[in-house]
Amino acid sequence: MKALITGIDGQDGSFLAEFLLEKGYEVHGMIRRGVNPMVNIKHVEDKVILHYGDMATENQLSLLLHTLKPDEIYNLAGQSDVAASFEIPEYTGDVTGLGVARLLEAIRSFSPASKLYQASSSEMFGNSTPPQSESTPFRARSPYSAAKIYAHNMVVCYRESYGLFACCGILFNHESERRGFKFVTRKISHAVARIHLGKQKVLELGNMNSKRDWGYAPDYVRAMWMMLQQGKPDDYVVGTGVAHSVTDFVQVAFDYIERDWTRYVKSNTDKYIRPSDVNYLAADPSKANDILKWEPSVSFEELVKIMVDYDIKKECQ
Ligand code: GDR
Repeated sequence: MKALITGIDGQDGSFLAEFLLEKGYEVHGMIRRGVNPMVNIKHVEDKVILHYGDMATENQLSLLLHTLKPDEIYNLAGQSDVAASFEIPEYTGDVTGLGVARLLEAIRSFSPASKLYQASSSEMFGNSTPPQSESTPFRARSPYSAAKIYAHNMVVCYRESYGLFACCGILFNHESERRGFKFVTRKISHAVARIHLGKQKVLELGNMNSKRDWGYAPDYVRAMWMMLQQGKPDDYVVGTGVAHSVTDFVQVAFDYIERDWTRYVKSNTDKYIRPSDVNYLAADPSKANDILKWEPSVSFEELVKIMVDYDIKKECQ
Protein backbone atom coordinates (compact mmCIF):
# COMPACT_ATOMS: atom_id res chain seq x y z
CA MET A 1 0.00 0.00 0.00
CA LYS A 2 1.16 3.48 -0.86
CA ALA A 3 0.20 6.59 1.12
CA LEU A 4 0.82 10.28 0.58
CA ILE A 5 0.74 12.56 3.62
CA THR A 6 0.63 16.29 3.01
CA GLY A 7 2.07 18.15 5.99
CA ILE A 8 4.05 15.07 7.04
CA ASP A 9 6.37 17.21 9.14
CA GLY A 10 3.63 18.39 11.51
CA GLN A 11 2.60 16.71 14.74
CA ASP A 12 -0.08 14.54 13.15
CA GLY A 13 1.88 13.86 9.97
CA SER A 14 4.82 12.50 11.91
CA PHE A 15 2.69 10.19 14.08
CA LEU A 16 0.75 9.04 11.03
CA ALA A 17 3.97 8.31 9.12
CA GLU A 18 5.17 6.10 11.98
CA PHE A 19 1.80 4.37 12.17
CA LEU A 20 1.67 3.61 8.43
CA LEU A 21 5.32 2.51 8.26
CA GLU A 22 4.58 0.03 11.00
CA LYS A 23 1.72 -1.33 8.90
CA GLY A 24 4.11 -1.85 5.99
CA TYR A 25 3.02 1.13 3.87
CA GLU A 26 5.27 2.89 1.41
CA VAL A 27 5.00 6.39 2.86
CA HIS A 28 5.41 9.54 0.79
CA GLY A 29 5.29 12.97 2.33
CA MET A 30 4.77 16.41 0.91
CA ILE A 31 6.72 19.26 2.48
CA ARG A 32 7.08 22.92 1.62
CA ARG A 33 10.39 24.20 0.39
CA GLY A 34 11.99 26.85 2.57
CA VAL A 35 10.70 25.63 5.94
CA ASN A 36 12.87 23.55 8.22
CA PRO A 37 10.67 20.52 8.40
CA MET A 38 12.79 17.88 9.96
CA VAL A 39 12.20 18.21 13.71
CA ASN A 40 9.24 15.84 13.96
CA ILE A 41 10.29 13.39 11.24
CA LYS A 42 14.04 13.27 11.74
CA HIS A 43 13.83 9.72 13.14
CA VAL A 44 11.94 8.38 10.10
CA GLU A 45 13.61 10.56 7.48
CA ASP A 46 15.31 7.64 5.75
CA LYS A 47 12.16 5.51 5.78
CA VAL A 48 9.82 7.98 4.07
CA ILE A 49 10.04 9.53 0.63
CA LEU A 50 9.75 13.31 0.70
CA HIS A 51 8.52 15.53 -2.12
CA TYR A 52 8.40 19.29 -2.34
CA GLY A 53 4.93 20.65 -2.87
CA ASP A 54 2.58 23.34 -1.69
CA MET A 55 -1.18 23.49 -1.24
CA ALA A 56 -0.99 26.97 -2.75
CA THR A 57 -0.08 25.68 -6.23
CA GLU A 58 -1.95 23.12 -8.26
CA ASN A 59 0.83 22.04 -10.64
CA GLN A 60 2.92 20.21 -8.10
CA LEU A 61 -0.11 18.50 -6.56
CA SER A 62 -1.23 17.28 -9.98
CA LEU A 63 2.22 16.05 -10.92
CA LEU A 64 2.64 14.28 -7.61
CA LEU A 65 -0.69 12.47 -7.91
CA HIS A 66 -0.11 11.66 -11.56
CA THR A 67 3.25 10.07 -10.72
CA LEU A 68 2.43 8.38 -7.41
CA LYS A 69 -1.23 7.38 -7.71
CA PRO A 70 -1.28 6.64 -3.97
CA ASP A 71 -3.84 4.26 -2.48
CA GLU A 72 -4.46 6.69 0.35
CA ILE A 73 -3.97 10.44 0.70
CA TYR A 74 -4.00 12.17 4.07
CA ASN A 75 -4.38 15.92 3.78
CA LEU A 76 -2.85 17.32 6.95
CA ALA A 77 -1.26 20.38 5.37
CA GLY A 78 -2.47 23.89 6.01
CA GLN A 79 -2.18 26.98 8.15
CA SER A 80 -3.47 25.51 11.43
CA ASP A 81 -2.87 28.33 13.91
CA VAL A 82 -6.31 29.81 14.69
CA ALA A 83 -4.97 33.02 16.29
CA ALA A 84 -2.61 33.62 13.35
CA SER A 85 -5.49 33.23 10.90
CA PHE A 86 -6.83 36.62 12.04
CA GLU A 87 -3.56 38.20 10.93
CA ILE A 88 -3.17 36.24 7.69
CA PRO A 89 -6.76 35.49 6.61
CA GLU A 90 -6.07 35.46 2.89
CA TYR A 91 -3.13 33.09 3.16
CA THR A 92 -5.13 30.84 5.51
CA GLY A 93 -8.01 30.76 3.05
CA ASP A 94 -5.64 29.97 0.23
CA VAL A 95 -3.79 26.98 1.71
CA THR A 96 -6.32 25.64 4.21
CA GLY A 97 -9.40 26.25 2.08
CA LEU A 98 -8.63 26.59 -1.62
CA GLY A 99 -5.72 24.16 -1.27
CA VAL A 100 -8.28 21.41 -0.76
CA ALA A 101 -10.10 22.40 -3.96
CA ARG A 102 -6.76 22.07 -5.77
CA LEU A 103 -6.12 18.70 -4.20
CA LEU A 104 -9.60 17.40 -5.06
CA GLU A 105 -9.21 18.52 -8.67
CA ALA A 106 -5.84 16.79 -8.86
CA ILE A 107 -7.31 13.58 -7.43
CA ARG A 108 -10.30 13.68 -9.77
CA SER A 109 -8.09 14.26 -12.81
CA PHE A 110 -5.07 12.07 -12.10
CA SER A 111 -5.77 9.56 -9.36
CA PRO A 112 -9.53 9.07 -8.86
CA ALA A 113 -9.09 5.68 -7.17
CA SER A 114 -7.11 7.25 -4.30
CA LYS A 115 -8.91 7.43 -0.97
CA LEU A 116 -8.75 10.83 0.70
CA TYR A 117 -8.68 11.75 4.36
CA GLN A 118 -9.36 15.45 4.98
CA ALA A 119 -8.42 17.01 8.32
CA SER A 120 -11.58 18.88 9.28
CA SER A 121 -11.70 20.55 12.68
CA SER A 122 -13.92 20.96 15.73
CA GLU A 123 -13.19 24.69 15.34
CA MET A 124 -15.80 24.59 12.54
CA PHE A 125 -18.54 24.25 15.19
CA GLY A 126 -17.75 27.64 16.69
CA ASN A 127 -20.15 28.33 19.54
CA SER A 128 -22.73 25.67 18.56
CA THR A 129 -24.01 24.00 21.72
CA PRO A 130 -21.86 21.13 23.04
CA PRO A 131 -21.55 18.18 22.76
CA GLN A 132 -20.94 18.54 19.01
CA SER A 133 -21.65 15.66 16.64
CA GLU A 134 -21.65 15.17 12.86
CA SER A 135 -25.08 16.85 12.68
CA THR A 136 -24.16 19.97 14.70
CA PRO A 137 -24.21 23.15 12.55
CA PHE A 138 -20.92 24.79 11.59
CA ARG A 139 -20.50 28.41 12.72
CA ALA A 140 -17.20 30.03 11.75
CA ARG A 141 -15.56 32.12 14.48
CA SER A 142 -12.20 32.65 12.76
CA PRO A 143 -10.78 32.88 9.24
CA TYR A 144 -9.27 29.45 10.00
CA SER A 145 -12.66 27.87 10.68
CA ALA A 146 -14.20 29.57 7.63
CA ALA A 147 -11.45 28.03 5.48
CA LYS A 148 -11.92 24.60 7.09
CA ILE A 149 -15.69 24.74 6.52
CA TYR A 150 -15.12 25.53 2.85
CA ALA A 151 -12.66 22.63 2.56
CA HIS A 152 -15.05 20.28 4.36
CA ASN A 153 -17.94 21.23 2.09
CA MET A 154 -15.77 20.75 -0.99
CA VAL A 155 -14.84 17.22 0.10
CA VAL A 156 -18.50 16.33 0.65
CA CYS A 157 -19.34 17.91 -2.71
CA TYR A 158 -16.67 15.92 -4.59
CA ARG A 159 -17.69 12.72 -2.83
CA GLU A 160 -21.30 13.20 -3.91
CA SER A 161 -20.59 14.62 -7.37
CA TYR A 162 -17.76 12.39 -8.55
CA GLY A 163 -17.97 9.36 -6.26
CA LEU A 164 -14.54 9.95 -4.71
CA PHE A 165 -13.75 7.90 -1.62
CA ALA A 166 -13.23 10.97 0.54
CA CYS A 167 -13.70 11.24 4.31
CA CYS A 168 -13.55 14.16 6.71
CA GLY A 169 -12.38 13.59 10.25
CA ILE A 170 -13.79 16.35 12.42
CA LEU A 171 -11.05 16.12 14.99
CA PHE A 172 -11.19 17.83 18.34
CA ASN A 173 -7.96 19.20 19.83
CA HIS A 174 -5.25 16.59 20.03
CA GLU A 175 -1.92 17.27 21.59
CA SER A 176 1.41 15.63 22.32
CA GLU A 177 5.06 16.26 23.04
CA ARG A 178 5.36 17.14 19.34
CA ARG A 179 2.80 19.95 19.44
CA GLY A 180 4.02 23.35 18.27
CA PHE A 181 4.91 25.84 21.02
CA LYS A 182 2.25 28.33 19.90
CA PHE A 183 -0.64 26.06 20.86
CA VAL A 184 -1.81 26.53 24.41
CA THR A 185 -1.11 23.02 25.77
CA ARG A 186 2.52 22.95 24.65
CA LYS A 187 3.01 26.54 25.67
CA ILE A 188 1.86 25.53 29.17
CA SER A 189 3.82 22.26 29.42
CA HIS A 190 6.98 23.96 28.19
CA ALA A 191 6.60 26.88 30.61
CA VAL A 192 5.82 24.54 33.50
CA ALA A 193 8.96 22.54 32.76
CA ARG A 194 11.05 25.71 32.66
CA ILE A 195 9.47 27.08 35.85
CA HIS A 196 10.16 23.73 37.54
CA LEU A 197 13.82 24.05 36.54
CA GLY A 198 14.07 27.71 37.53
CA LYS A 199 14.49 28.92 33.95
CA GLN A 200 11.25 30.95 33.70
CA LYS A 201 9.19 33.00 36.15
CA VAL A 202 5.93 33.91 34.45
CA LEU A 203 3.51 32.31 31.99
CA GLU A 204 1.35 34.78 30.07
CA LEU A 205 -1.87 33.42 28.63
CA GLY A 206 -5.02 34.80 27.02
CA ASN A 207 -8.53 33.48 27.65
CA MET A 208 -8.27 30.74 30.29
CA ASN A 209 -12.02 30.08 30.45
CA SER A 210 -12.38 28.42 27.08
CA LYS A 211 -13.00 24.71 27.16
CA ARG A 212 -11.54 22.15 24.81
CA ASP A 213 -11.83 18.38 24.40
CA TRP A 214 -8.12 17.47 24.53
CA GLY A 215 -6.87 14.02 23.52
CA TYR A 216 -3.52 12.42 22.64
CA ALA A 217 -2.50 12.83 18.99
CA PRO A 218 -1.36 9.22 18.26
CA ASP A 219 -4.91 8.04 19.06
CA TYR A 220 -6.26 10.46 16.46
CA VAL A 221 -4.04 9.37 13.58
CA ARG A 222 -5.32 5.83 14.20
CA ALA A 223 -8.85 7.18 13.66
CA MET A 224 -7.79 8.80 10.36
CA TRP A 225 -6.57 5.46 9.04
CA MET A 226 -9.66 3.61 10.31
CA MET A 227 -11.94 5.93 8.31
CA LEU A 228 -10.23 4.93 5.07
CA GLN A 229 -10.59 1.20 5.84
CA GLN A 230 -14.41 1.34 5.93
CA GLY A 231 -16.62 0.02 3.14
CA LYS A 232 -17.92 3.51 2.31
CA PRO A 233 -16.62 7.04 2.77
CA ASP A 234 -18.15 9.15 5.52
CA ASP A 235 -17.41 11.92 8.02
CA TYR A 236 -16.67 11.31 11.68
CA VAL A 237 -16.32 13.39 14.84
CA VAL A 238 -13.28 12.27 16.84
CA GLY A 239 -12.72 13.37 20.43
CA THR A 240 -12.77 12.03 23.99
CA GLY A 241 -16.17 13.45 24.93
CA VAL A 242 -14.67 15.20 27.97
CA ALA A 243 -13.91 18.92 28.00
CA HIS A 244 -11.58 20.88 30.26
CA SER A 245 -10.83 24.58 30.53
CA VAL A 246 -7.43 26.14 29.88
CA THR A 247 -7.36 26.77 33.65
CA ASP A 248 -7.82 23.02 34.27
CA PHE A 249 -4.84 22.26 32.04
CA VAL A 250 -2.74 24.85 33.88
CA GLN A 251 -3.84 23.52 37.26
CA VAL A 252 -3.06 19.85 36.49
CA ALA A 253 0.33 20.80 35.01
CA PHE A 254 1.34 22.93 37.99
CA ASP A 255 -0.01 20.36 40.48
CA TYR A 256 2.29 17.85 38.82
CA ILE A 257 5.35 19.96 39.68
CA GLU A 258 3.80 20.75 43.07
CA ARG A 259 3.52 24.49 42.61
CA ASP A 260 0.63 26.92 43.02
CA TRP A 261 -0.20 28.09 39.50
CA THR A 262 -1.74 31.37 40.66
CA ARG A 263 1.76 32.59 41.57
CA TYR A 264 3.07 32.16 38.03
CA VAL A 265 0.26 32.66 35.54
CA LYS A 266 -0.96 35.97 34.12
CA SER A 267 -4.25 35.56 32.26
CA ASN A 268 -6.11 37.81 29.80
CA THR A 269 -2.86 39.09 28.31
CA ASP A 270 -3.97 41.34 25.45
CA LYS A 271 -1.75 39.88 22.76
CA TYR A 272 -3.17 36.38 23.30
CA ILE A 273 -6.83 37.43 23.20
CA ARG A 274 -8.47 36.64 19.84
CA PRO A 275 -11.00 38.94 18.13
CA SER A 276 -13.45 36.10 18.71
CA ASP A 277 -12.87 32.79 20.43
CA VAL A 278 -14.69 29.48 20.64
CA ASN A 279 -15.96 28.92 24.18
CA TYR A 280 -16.80 25.29 24.63
CA LEU A 281 -15.94 22.30 22.47
CA ALA A 282 -16.81 18.77 23.61
CA ALA A 283 -17.15 15.90 21.18
CA ASP A 284 -20.00 13.47 20.86
CA PRO A 285 -17.86 10.67 19.38
CA SER A 286 -20.65 8.02 19.36
CA LYS A 287 -20.44 7.45 15.60
CA ALA A 288 -16.67 6.87 15.66
CA ASN A 289 -17.09 4.65 18.72
CA ASP A 290 -19.86 2.57 17.10
CA ILE A 291 -18.70 2.31 13.49
CA LEU A 292 -14.91 2.65 13.65
CA LYS A 293 -14.71 1.05 17.10
CA TRP A 294 -12.39 3.93 17.96
CA GLU A 295 -11.67 4.81 21.58
CA PRO A 296 -9.06 7.16 23.05
CA SER A 297 -6.34 5.46 25.12
CA VAL A 298 -4.90 8.41 27.07
CA SER A 299 -6.76 10.45 29.70
CA PHE A 300 -6.50 14.22 30.14
CA GLU A 301 -4.32 13.87 33.27
CA GLU A 302 -2.02 11.38 31.50
CA LEU A 303 -1.72 13.71 28.51
CA VAL A 304 -0.62 16.62 30.71
CA LYS A 305 1.97 14.41 32.41
CA ILE A 306 3.34 13.06 29.11
CA MET A 307 3.84 16.62 27.86
CA VAL A 308 5.33 18.05 31.07
CA ASP A 309 7.65 15.04 31.54
CA TYR A 310 8.89 15.36 27.98
CA ASP A 311 9.55 19.09 28.30
CA ILE A 312 11.37 18.69 31.63
CA LYS A 313 13.61 16.03 30.06
CA LYS A 314 14.20 18.14 26.98
CA GLU A 315 15.04 21.26 29.02
CA CYS A 316 17.58 19.25 31.03
CA GLN A 317 19.53 18.21 27.92
P1 GDR B 1 -7.35 25.93 19.09
O1 GDR B 1 -5.99 25.65 19.91
O2 GDR B 1 -7.53 27.36 18.80
O3 GDR B 1 -8.45 25.26 19.86
O4 GDR B 1 -7.08 25.16 17.72
P2 GDR B 1 -5.08 26.59 20.80
O5 GDR B 1 -4.25 25.67 21.62
O6 GDR B 1 -4.35 27.60 20.00
O7 GDR B 1 -6.12 27.38 21.75
C1 GDR B 1 -6.99 26.73 22.63
C2 GDR B 1 -7.67 27.73 23.54
O8 GDR B 1 -6.72 28.28 24.44
C3 GDR B 1 -6.91 29.70 24.51
N1 GDR B 1 -5.67 30.34 24.94
C4 GDR B 1 -4.52 30.39 24.25
N2 GDR B 1 -4.18 29.82 23.06
C5 GDR B 1 -2.91 30.01 22.61
N3 GDR B 1 -2.55 29.43 21.46
N4 GDR B 1 -1.99 30.76 23.33
C6 GDR B 1 -2.30 31.34 24.53
O9 GDR B 1 -1.47 32.00 25.13
C7 GDR B 1 -3.62 31.14 25.02
N5 GDR B 1 -4.27 31.52 26.15
C8 GDR B 1 -5.51 31.05 26.09
C9 GDR B 1 -7.34 30.08 23.12
O10 GDR B 1 -7.94 31.37 23.10
C10 GDR B 1 -8.29 28.93 22.80
O11 GDR B 1 -9.56 29.21 23.32
C11 GDR B 1 -6.39 23.93 17.67
C12 GDR B 1 -5.55 23.95 16.37
O12 GDR B 1 -4.70 22.84 16.37
C13 GDR B 1 -6.44 23.89 15.16
O13 GDR B 1 -5.63 23.77 13.99
C14 GDR B 1 -7.34 22.67 15.27
O14 GDR B 1 -8.18 22.58 14.16
C15 GDR B 1 -8.15 22.76 16.56
O15 GDR B 1 -7.27 22.85 17.67
C16 GDR B 1 -9.03 21.53 16.76
